[in-house]
Amino acid sequence: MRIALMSIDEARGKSHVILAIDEDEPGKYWSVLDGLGSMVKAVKLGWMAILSMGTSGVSELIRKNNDKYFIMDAKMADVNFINEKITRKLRSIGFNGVIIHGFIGSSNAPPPLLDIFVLVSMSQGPTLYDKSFSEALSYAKEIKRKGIVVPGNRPDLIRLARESFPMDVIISPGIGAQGGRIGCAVRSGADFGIVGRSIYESSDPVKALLELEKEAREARC
Ligand code: O7M
Repeated sequence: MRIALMSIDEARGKSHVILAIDEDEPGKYWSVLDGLGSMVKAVKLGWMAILSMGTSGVSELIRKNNDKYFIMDAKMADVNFINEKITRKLRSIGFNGVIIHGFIGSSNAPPPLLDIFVLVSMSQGPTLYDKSFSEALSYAKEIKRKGIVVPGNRPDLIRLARESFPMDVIISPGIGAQGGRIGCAVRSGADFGIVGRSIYESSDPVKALLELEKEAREARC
């Protein structure tokens, strides 16, 4: 098992951006991370990374970027014994955290072999989560977790989530390309914005990241 040099709590003190990379081309993962270097503290990879690079490629990427915290966006939603097996495998690949769907409930959630982040609403919809946000929060509350995923383009939901989850790490996608503003997400209670295309498709990813970090520190809506 990989010993992470960066925990999410340490990253929380240093940065407000979790970099998401969802690309076809394996070289793009390497070049984006090489270009941003130690400015990036936490990275979210998902199925595109696994499908493009394979588990060994992802494992190597994580190993070579050992100063960063890596979350696998599995959006896990199977039954408990399968979720546990998947979580063990993700841990052996080198991930530090995993994202699961909240609707599966605590009986299906994997044991906390990695930091668990529970998704309680989505940045694009409508989805079933929108029918009862408060119920989605109560499902998440029953799960042993490190944090929750709340849309960064819905500051109203972030505020409600922060009231119910004062100690959780709140991570928020939907920033930039999907309309959310990181300053407003942080002002509303998010710890991190999850940001993909606005950084990795930018002509100047370093500048894009620095501007996002500045806006997050100013924390204005
Ligand atoms: O910044 P983008 O729009 O290029 O990418 C957003 C990332 O956030 C991308 O990796 C999505 O899979 C993810 N995401 C959403 O866009 N919306 C959601 O509701 C949830 C996620 C997510 O990260 O779920 C864990």
